[in-house]
Amino acid sequence: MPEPDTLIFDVDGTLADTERDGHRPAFNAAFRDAGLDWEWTPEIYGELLSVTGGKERIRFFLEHFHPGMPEVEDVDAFIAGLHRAKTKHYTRFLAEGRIPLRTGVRRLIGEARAAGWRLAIATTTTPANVTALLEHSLAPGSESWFEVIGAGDVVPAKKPAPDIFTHVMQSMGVEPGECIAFEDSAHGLRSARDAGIGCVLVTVNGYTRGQDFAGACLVLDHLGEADRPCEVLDPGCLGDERPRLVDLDLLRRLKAACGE
Ligand code: XBP
Ligand code: MG
Repeated sequence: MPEPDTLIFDVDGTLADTERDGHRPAFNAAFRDAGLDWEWTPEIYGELLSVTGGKERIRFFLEHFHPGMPEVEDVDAFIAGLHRAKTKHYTRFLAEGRIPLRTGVRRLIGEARAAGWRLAIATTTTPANVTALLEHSLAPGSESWFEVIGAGDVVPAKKPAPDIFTHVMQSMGVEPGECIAFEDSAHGLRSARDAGIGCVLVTVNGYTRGQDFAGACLVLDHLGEADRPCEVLDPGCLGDERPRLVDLDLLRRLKAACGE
């Protein structure tokens, strides 16, 4: 069994818990800037997260929640303008240090780097958001730790379509069997699996806990630390083992167990 030497990370909900207290207030700030009385509460946002992509999410809100909106000639341009404003707010929040990494993320990335494993990112979010999260929440210059950062509109179809994971693997010249994907949502799991990646580790969050993660190799509440053990929500390929944290040895066992 070849060593699983490529780790492909999702961003939102996986590297950091960004949605409720990051993206959501950024959208609301952009709506206020535009003089709109739209307010995405945590509950409404939870529904809207069924749509990946911020621009697509605004359009879905317009079409399904029918909020009042100003007379505009070009709806696409209107949405794009709102989204640009939202991204400015969101990246400012990141620069202010408002969005920390999730438990175990910094440690695992450090261990993988030290062992010479290859790192990549496959995300629906806007590239500027990835740059800001890595720079301000992981480490200055850490964007260079990732060989490929596949993000946002670089592919025609967003998750759950497999495009972004396929794009990243093709750009790296790696096969799905060499990779382990890290995701937080059913959309993300589907995207990775449909791209041929058999080994997908899911860490749930407040918005995705309870989604259908059939096909995941392992489902946890987070990646764990020695002083903050993770909880196994679905052992998947691990059988009776109950790890306290995810490290490279566990990833090796997971890859061997899932036989992918
Ligand atoms: C999550 C998404 C993104 C973010 C918002 O991406 O669906 O759309 O919610 O970011 P992932 P944008 O879980 O794949 O990282 O507004 O830039 O789309
Ligand atoms: Mg995600």
